[in-house]
Amino acid sequence: LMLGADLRQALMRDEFHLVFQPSVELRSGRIIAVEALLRWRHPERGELMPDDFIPLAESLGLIRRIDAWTMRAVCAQIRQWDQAKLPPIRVALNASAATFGHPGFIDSVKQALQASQISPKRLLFEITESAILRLGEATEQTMHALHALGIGVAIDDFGTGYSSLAYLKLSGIDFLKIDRSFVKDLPDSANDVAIVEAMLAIAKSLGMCTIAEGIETSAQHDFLLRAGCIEGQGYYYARGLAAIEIERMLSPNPRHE
Ligand code: G
Ligand code: G
Ligand code: MN
Ligand code: NA
Repeated sequence: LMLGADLRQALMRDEFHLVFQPSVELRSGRIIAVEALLRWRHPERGELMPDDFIPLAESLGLIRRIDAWTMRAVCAQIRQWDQAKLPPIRVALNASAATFGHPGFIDSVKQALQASQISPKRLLFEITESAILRLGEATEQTMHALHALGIGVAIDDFGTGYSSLAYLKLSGIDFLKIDRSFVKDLPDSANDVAIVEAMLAIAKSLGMCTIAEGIETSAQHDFLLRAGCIEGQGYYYARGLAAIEIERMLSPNPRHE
């Protein structure tokens, strides 16, 4: 497989980079976090999205090394933003099941924190429902350990997996990210209105923060704000942006060029 062979070289050749999608506090409209999203600049095929290569990386056993690269890059970016005196926003990152469930994962997180000297409170790990179900018991231990380190944990794409409400009882889940498939037809779809309101009610009663994904319209924003959702991401606010663009948006004294 051509792409697989290239993927094995991609880390060595330094072909990965991150974009950062803002997460907005709905009440204030302020950017209070970003999600780091991986991109692969392929020498011939150009910019590739995670869907084009993450499943391949998982099946080739490369994802742990790639996720480790992402974690180090995120920590280094936070350190640089701190040195530039930007507001201390949270940075979310995605981890695959193989990464999250590996026995060496927590040690590698500790090492990344140590090397970068950033506060663990700045990090949020996103894990999908299907990964949680696949991992079983190891999940609770890992979430516990992250929580003990002061790092946040989010359930990504909430509502799309083979959903079991049972894992909501797991300790250490701080955020629910409502999948964009439920946001897409708000506020017109009565079914999606009911489902999203129910998700928000569960999250609230369990003390979890909520982030709606894929917000593209002001009507979706208005509905989610009124329904009590805390944060939102989506093209209505911003797509994934280069670090320098985030820096410009957050800079306390923007310099004109
Ligand atoms: O940016 P885009 O919408 O194409 O990202 C799609 C998905 O790819 C994300 O929701 C996430 O699940 C996955 N993804 C993005 N970056 C990473 C990463 O660094 N590691 C892993 N394992 N998955 C990622
Ligand atoms: O972690 P997750 O797989 O949810 O990553 C979010 C992905 O969703 C990113 O790859 C990003 O490109 C995509 N995305 C972000 N905002 C929007 C949006 O408003 N609409 C749509 N259709 N996709 C979005
Ligand atoms: Mn995500
Ligand atoms: Na998601």
